[in-house]
Amino acid sequence: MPFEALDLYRIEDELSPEERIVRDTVREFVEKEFLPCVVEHVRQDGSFPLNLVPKLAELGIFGANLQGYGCAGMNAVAYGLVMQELERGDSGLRSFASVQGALVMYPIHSYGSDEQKQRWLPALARGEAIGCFGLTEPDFGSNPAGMRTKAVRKGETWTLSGTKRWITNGSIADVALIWAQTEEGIQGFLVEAGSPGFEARDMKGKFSLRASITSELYLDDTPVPEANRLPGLKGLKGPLSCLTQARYTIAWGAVGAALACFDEVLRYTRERVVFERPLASFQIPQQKLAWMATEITKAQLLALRLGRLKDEGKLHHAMVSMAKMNNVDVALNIARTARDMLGASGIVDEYCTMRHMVNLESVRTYEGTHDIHTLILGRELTGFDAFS
Ligand code: TGC
Ligand code: FAD
Repeated sequence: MPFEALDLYRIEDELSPEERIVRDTVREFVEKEFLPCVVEHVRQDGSFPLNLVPKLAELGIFGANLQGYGCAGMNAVAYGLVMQELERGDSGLRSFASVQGALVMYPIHSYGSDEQKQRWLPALARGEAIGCFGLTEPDFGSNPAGMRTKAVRKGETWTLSGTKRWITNGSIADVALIWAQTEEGIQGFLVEAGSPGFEARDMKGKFSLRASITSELYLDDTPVPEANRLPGLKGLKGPLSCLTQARYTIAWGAVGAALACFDEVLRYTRERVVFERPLASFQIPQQKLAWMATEITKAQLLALRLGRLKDEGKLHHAMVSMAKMNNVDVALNIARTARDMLGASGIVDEYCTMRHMVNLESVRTYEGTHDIHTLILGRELTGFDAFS
């Protein structure tokens, strides 16, 4: 039976014909090409269907909201719907697109030199080059301001040293955007694969985001030309502004994961007979389904409003924190509840719910943990910084 997306509040009516076409095209791709192979990749920890990268590029998914350089130039809502559909497939699929578009192409597009844009953006949009974003370190996740990776300049060459951990697509990236401390504050450097002293090793043993490559990056006196430094930014604001873009994609993506779990569990409860009646005819499952539908609807409305504000240029990063925090929390709780309602069936990979559930544990942690977004909102509301 084809997937049916819950839409109790007729959000469909709020979308333009172009936005619907984009959503339906990506939905079909996920249905026909991604879902048939995802379980196989999940069973192999740290494996992503790289054969689908050209198709993702053909659909205009990489840097879809950026203008020029072969990017699709979609509005923010269409871009969000793309992310919703990708994460309906798997968080690893949305992560691949978020990192490539929001964390690598966006900073090059916004802060790069003309030469950097010409060199990397068309190739990244076509999926001929893959990028990664190296901010987190073993001792500095939530607090990247403390990072130890250093860049020291001598003439026209910088020397980078340090370790980055938990880096999506690290070992397959052609270019790594590495954030490092300099005498003038934190700056971003485009480090090319194969640079001397630069190595990536995959991290194994993940219960979550298994259909995604996660790596550790080592820089040991790696020389990087001045021409590879992003010239348009200095300070933590640079990487944080990229995170705002990526968190936006997660606010929408989480809705997709929740829709997938809801669709699966609704069908299951209608068909599963317990005590001689369909599970869906009992009050307790109905209460859970009603709660899920309400939370999904609220999350959809939050994402849609956020997208319209982004298109109007009225987005503030605290709004994105609220949507990332809420929508991931809701999606994770829906996945946990749906897993329970599936009974024993819920623990096998024939059903997608538990895969989404364990993925969402990572999504709750990366791009700013749930607690960090709570504190960002707390600071915005009160004016008091409770981080340290
Ligand atoms: P703080 O004083 O808050 O900010 C320094 C400057 O930056 C500005 N700013 C932002 N600008 C744009 N977007 C944002 N989200 C911003 N947040 C802050 C701020 O206005 C200030 O500007 P200015 O002009 O005054 O200098 O800096 P802080 O050190 O107090 O930051 C605190 C905190 C905790 C909010 C920040 O460090 C933080 O967000 N930590 C979380 C780290 C994080 O999210 N890491 C994610 C790594 S990448 C990843 O996980 C990829 S997963 C793969 C995938 O996406 O699928
Ligand atoms: P910590 O910062 O050590 O936090 C541990 C706990 O303490 C959390 O519950 C947190 O909420 C809480 N905490 C922290 N500070 C406070 C505080 N001030 N007050 C109260 N509670 C607090 N990073 C990248 O740079 N690039 C990537 O591509 C990338 N991909 C990732 C992919 C995956 C699958 C995962 C799991 C992570 C990825 N990350 C990436 C890293 C991710 O961004 C970090 O894991 C995240 O920022 C949290 O950092 P941490 O794991 O060090 O947790």
